[in-house]
Amino acid sequence: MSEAAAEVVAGRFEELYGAAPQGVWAAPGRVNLIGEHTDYNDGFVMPFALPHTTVAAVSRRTDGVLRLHSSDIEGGVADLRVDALEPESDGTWTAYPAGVVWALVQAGHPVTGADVHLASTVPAGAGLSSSAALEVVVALALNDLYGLGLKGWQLARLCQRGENVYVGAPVGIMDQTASACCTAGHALFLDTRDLSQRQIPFDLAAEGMRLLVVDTQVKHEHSTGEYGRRRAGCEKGAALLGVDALRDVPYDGLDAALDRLGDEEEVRRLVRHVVTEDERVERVVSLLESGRTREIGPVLTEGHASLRDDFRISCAELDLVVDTALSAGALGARMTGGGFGGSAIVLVEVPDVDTVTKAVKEAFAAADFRAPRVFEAVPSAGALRLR
Ligand code: GAF
Repeated sequence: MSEAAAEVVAGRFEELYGAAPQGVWAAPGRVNLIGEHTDYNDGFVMPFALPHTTVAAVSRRTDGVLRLHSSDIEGGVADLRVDALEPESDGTWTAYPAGVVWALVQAGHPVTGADVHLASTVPAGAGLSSSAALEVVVALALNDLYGLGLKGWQLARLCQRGENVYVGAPVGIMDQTASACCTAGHALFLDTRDLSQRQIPFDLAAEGMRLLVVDTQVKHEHSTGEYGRRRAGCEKGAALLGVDALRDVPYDGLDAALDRLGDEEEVRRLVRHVVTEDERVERVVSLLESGRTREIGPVLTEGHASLRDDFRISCAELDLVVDTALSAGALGARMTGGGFGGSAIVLVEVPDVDTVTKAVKEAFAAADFRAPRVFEAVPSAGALRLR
């Protein structure tokens, strides 16, 4: 995010609130390379930050007032009171930043209000974590302005709590941690059980490859039932197997675990996805760390099959991206994010970028689907203060 963009957001803040902001911050969206629906099972994930960010110009207040405005959403300035924030009281976009303030206050942090103006380049509803970017940028701004001294992973936890309790969406910890903790040129290998992290160098350009994001333009929605149903099914699986979380089912004990689940067909499928997906994350990490980057392609594709057939959260558009890209020569492809729409990622050799992109666009046109948006994903910086 350039200084020019910070200038624009700061200028709009001044028009709205009558004084310059005390600072400007940015937090990115993400794509997840591998490790889907493992984060609420205490498992492994491997996202990286996109160059697309949500930028916030913010000043603190001492009178308990929280004013929120976004240049991306119709409507004026929302005027809230910090001491009147109540979980699930607000069905609009302001629940995300208000939920962060609520979570900070609940955790005992002395936040006494703020004026906030936001502008985002993260596509909304595309499975690229626009919600997490919005939460994390507000959390980081308040952390700095109030001198709270919280680290990235602590901000991520508070943002997740805001989204779980205040917004009412039962999401895991991946997206907020990605937005807060990713670094440029790396994918983040995160153990969601203890939040330990390793930055894995991920520079595809240097190796003659690209990772394309294909936004199908099919909107997904997490607070609706399917995400929660999958989560509840995973928790049921863990309970039936007598473990704290599916992370505790060892990969080499998967067949025995599935046998023990007997005729719980749906739970068996969910368990198989989660346990094999954790193993895929570990495989991708070890391939990347041993310089065998091209070989991650088939692992990504395996992950898609598992999400489609076992977890059952793909859709016709996502499957069409994956099948078409592979037929046109991609090294691997999979849906990314929560599913039921949103985006897919495609790993390609540089000379094949145009062929694969064209094939996907033509296949969408032939199927009478909305034209997809295709762009290159470059591993970018996590949340930061711009000025
Ligand atoms: C969404 C959620 F917000 C994440 O926590 C994660 O569960 C993801 O879906 C699936 O991997 O992005």
